[in-house]
Amino acid sequence: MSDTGAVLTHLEDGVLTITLNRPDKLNSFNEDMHLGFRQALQRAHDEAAVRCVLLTGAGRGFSAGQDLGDRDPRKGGPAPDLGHTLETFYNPTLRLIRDLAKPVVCAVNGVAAGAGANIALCCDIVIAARSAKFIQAFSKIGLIPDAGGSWNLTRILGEPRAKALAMTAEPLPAEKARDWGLIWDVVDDHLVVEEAFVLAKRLASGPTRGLGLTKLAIQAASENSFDDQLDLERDFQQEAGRTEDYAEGVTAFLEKRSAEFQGR
Ligand code: LHQ
Repeated sequence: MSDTGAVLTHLEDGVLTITLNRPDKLNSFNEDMHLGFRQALQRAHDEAAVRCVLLTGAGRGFSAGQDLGDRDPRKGGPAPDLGHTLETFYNPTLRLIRDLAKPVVCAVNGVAAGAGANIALCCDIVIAARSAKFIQAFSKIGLIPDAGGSWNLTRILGEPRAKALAMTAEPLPAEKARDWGLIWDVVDDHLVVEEAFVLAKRLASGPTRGLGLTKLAIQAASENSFDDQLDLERDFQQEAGRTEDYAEGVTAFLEKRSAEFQGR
């Protein structure tokens, strides 16, 4: 368990499972949960024993985004500085997920709304429960999509769908999200964490450095020119080619056996 209790962590078979744990509030983010989540991601970055992350939520929801009870306007006072909230709490976490050179699998076990939806969409491989929904809830309270949502939705779906989802706040069912290419797969509700763990375990026994470089290369592709990307592939492949896992992969192929990658 983390220091805060709002986030649980469990390391097994190289997979660090991070569970958002405020089920009574649909795992909406308060400061405790932000802190616990950040600590868990930092651990994933720091510990070589962590070779894949699995993110999920406790209870019937994945996350309902920002805890709105934390910011009750009826209590009076000056208007909050939400830019500061993003800069202090959300943005460093999203950068940690994206920059982490290890795979991050997300099991969306139920409704994912607001920043909760967009944190899920920032993960590398997203598997959702069939009954899960993704809701860009921001427009319902006068806000814009944050937590990387305006970036991810536009890049993945294009402007027409991104704008409609954001402006209407209509729930996007998991199967439609999959059909639109927003997530990887949909499975029956009771299997979502189990199947995501099987995938995470498989990735955790893979060539960790190669998988990390693969993630970073694909992320860089949408920014780079073709020429720049060829240069990046050259440099990343040079690094991957120097890993023990590359030597093991080729040796295993030549010996007609399964590779046993050590993540080095
Ligand atoms: C909640 C929440 C919640 C507190 C459910 N907070 N309690 C960034 C920077 C700074 C500030 C602002 O925001 C952001 C980014 C954002 O994330 S903005 C978007 C914030 N999120 C939302 O607007 C979503 C609000 N929630 C909902 O619309 C619904 O709860 C959904 C559609 C997610 C689920 O609906 P239901 O399945 O019908 O569940 P429910 O509404 O009954 O919620 C269950 C409980 O969870 C309930 O508590 P209660 O004590 O009455 O049982 C809700 O009050 C609580 N809850 N979301 N965000």
